[in-house]
Parts: sequence; C-alpha cells; structure tokens
Amino acid sequence: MPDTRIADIRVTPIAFADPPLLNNAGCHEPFALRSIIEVETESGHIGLGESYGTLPVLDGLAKATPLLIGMDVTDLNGLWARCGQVVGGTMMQYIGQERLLPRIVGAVEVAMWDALGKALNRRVVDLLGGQVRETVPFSAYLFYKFAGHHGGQPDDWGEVLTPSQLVDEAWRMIDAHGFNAIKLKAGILPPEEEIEGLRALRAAFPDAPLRIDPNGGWTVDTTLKLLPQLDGLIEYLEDPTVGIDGNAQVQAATSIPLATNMYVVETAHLPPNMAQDAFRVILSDHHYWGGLKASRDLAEICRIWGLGLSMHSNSHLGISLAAMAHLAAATPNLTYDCDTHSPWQTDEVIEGGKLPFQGGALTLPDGPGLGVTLDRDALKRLHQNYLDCGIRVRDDATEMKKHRPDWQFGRPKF
Ligand code: GKR
Ligand code: MG
Repeated sequence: MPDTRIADIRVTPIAFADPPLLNNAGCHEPFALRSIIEVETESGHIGLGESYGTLPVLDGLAKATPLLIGMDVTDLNGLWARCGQVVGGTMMQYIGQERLLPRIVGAVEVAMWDALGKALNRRVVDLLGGQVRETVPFSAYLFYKFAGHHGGQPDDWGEVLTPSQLVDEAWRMIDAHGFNAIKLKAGILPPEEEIEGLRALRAAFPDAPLRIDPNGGWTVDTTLKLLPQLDGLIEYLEDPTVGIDGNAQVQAATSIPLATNMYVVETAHLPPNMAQDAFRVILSDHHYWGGLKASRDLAEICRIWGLGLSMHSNSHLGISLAAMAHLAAATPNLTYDCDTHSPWQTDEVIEGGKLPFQGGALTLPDGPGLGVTLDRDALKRLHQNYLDCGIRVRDDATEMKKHRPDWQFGRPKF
C-alpha cells in the first residue's frame, strides 16, 4: 500500500480570461480568479483541486494547509478539525455572508480524493460510492452580456441584450455542445423583458427544460405577478427573491419548484427551509458545501426529505469540471442537468485542453483519481495573469459601473 500521508500542499492562484457576462450583482471582470491546489503524498502521488481564488480563500488556505502535513488523505474528519482550528467566521461574498471553513475544506478535500484515487489506481467516482450514470448531462447556461469589456474590443459572442440575441447565443452554445436544458441568468433587465427572452427560447427550443435565475433580483410582489407567465414555461425558478421567508411566500403561491444556490448554502439553512417549504430544489456545489463527501451527504439529506437536487457553478476550469462530473456520476438523485460556465471559458489548466461535452453531457475522463493532469505551462501562464491583472476579489458591481456609471446594485431590484 503506497504511503498516502500528505507530504506537501501547494496552492497557486490563477486568473483566466472571462467575458463581460451580466448578473444582478453587475458584470464579470476581464479575469476570473481561481486557486489550483496540489496535495502531494509521501509516495509521490499528486492530487488536484480547484477552488475560489479570492483573497479570503487564499488567506484561509495559507493558514490551514501547514496543519495538514502528515495527515492521511483519507482523514476527512481530521481535515475539518484541523481547518476548523484556524478558519472560521464568515466572509463577505457578492451573494452575501458565507462561511469560509467549508470552502477551505472543499478546496483541499477534492485534491485528497484525487491523490487517494491515484495511489489506489481507482477513479474518484468509485471512491464516492460508484458510478450510477454513464455520462453527466449539463445545461446551456445563458447570460445577457455586453459586446466587449469596458474599453476593449467586442468578443466573438457579441452583445446579448435582446430576445433574438439570446436565441442566437443559445443556438451557438447548443450547436457546439448539444445541451438539452437551458438556464437563463436574470435579474438584470426589467423582468418582463427577461420573460420575453424565455418565451423566445421556448419558441426556438420547444422541448428544452428552461430555468431562470434572477439571483434574488425580484421582489416578492413582482415574482407573484410574474408567476402566471412562468407557469408551464420553466422546470424550476431559481432564487427569484431574497431569503427563505420571501421565497417561501412565492413557493406557497405556485407549483413551480423554487430552486436555490443562495439561501440554502449550508446545513444550518436546511431546517428553516423545510419548515417554511421555501425551496424544493437545492443546487449543490462542492466548492462551498465542504467538498465531495459533504455534497454526497447533502444529496442524502435531499433524498430523505424529498428535495430535488441540481448543481450550481461559478466561472471555473477543468479540474472543477472533472470533480463536478465525478460527484454527479456518483449521486443517484442528482436528476437535473448540472450548471457549468465552461462554454464561456477559453483558457484551460489541464493537459489536453477543455473536457468535451457530447450531446450536452460529459464522459468521465479516463484514468485514476479525477482523470485529469495539470498542464504546468498553462498553470505558469495563468499564475502570471493573476500577478499582472491586479484583481484580488471578485467585484462585479465596480465593473458594471465602468459600463453604466448610473447603475445601482439592488437585491431585490425590480
Ligand atoms: O457567473 O455571474 C455569474 C453567476 O451569477 C454566478 O456567479 C452564480 O453564482 O451561477 C451562479 C448562480 O446560479 O447563481
Ligand atoms: Mg443561481
């Protein structure tokens, strides 16, 4: 048996090109930040992880990782305990107050699973309980967007602010990747315009399951008024308004399931959610739920309590995508097509380039662990981007004000 004690952990912050995608919090900056985590065992196996690259996470990782040296990569209890000694409290993120500890644990935990898989010559999906689906379906994640970054040239997606531009964006993404379900990021334009966009998508893709996600951008009253137009049009309504209380009022008025990646983001939120019947679908995300094991536990809670399960994403590269796919392939009740930002990314940090979607789904990469290998030249280049770009925390609001100086953040806004 190879020695699976942790000999070293390296964390490399990177920045990769990101288009000017719009959301309720503003506009994506020219670069998105991530961290690449390498856990090296005494036997020389290197496990990979990818997580947030924003400063509080990098600081947390810098504090926690020295305590993990010497621990076995199987020791997930030890991981939580040791990280908990130095990381606690909350961090301000653009979607609100969130806990740092599960983010730090999640970042390292994936690399521990990958290292274990490599040491045992087993895939992560097998270590997580076994593969329950051949391929993992993802959805087409549509965004309104500006033509180019402030002061820059238009990108090749161009401007997307109207229903017909939205349909063109969807065709391009679906032609390239074959996605079935479609998710529209909303909370940006007046809601009637966004629903007109959904209707245009329905006309162009009569069979596609549709979702809309205003990120809490609508008031309860607005959402209640919009419900008749959404009924029969969408498979779920994601975070229409703010908080568990507000969304519970909406859920009480509709049979459309409400989904969330904003207001049920840790186990403490589950009891009030159940008591108030606010959200019926949870979007899991191993990056903030504390890793793959914690996400499997969340799936089990959802199964027991009859909640639906989907998967959330943020701008990410291939190590995250591989981890999401292994997790989804090992989770029987993850029955909705998962979110991914992958089609928006042109950079990659794994060898062989971006993992390909076929028919909208991902086949797990071959090989032990996550089945992906770090492209060290790409890592060097993307780390240099990080050093040069000057971005240290995500700030979509400031970016938006460069385009629209009068723009004001509002949640709810409409
Ligand atoms: O990339 O702008 C974005 C999204 O709004 C993202 O940050 C959200 O976390 O995709 C996410 C969501 O479903 O809310
Ligand atoms: Mg969402």
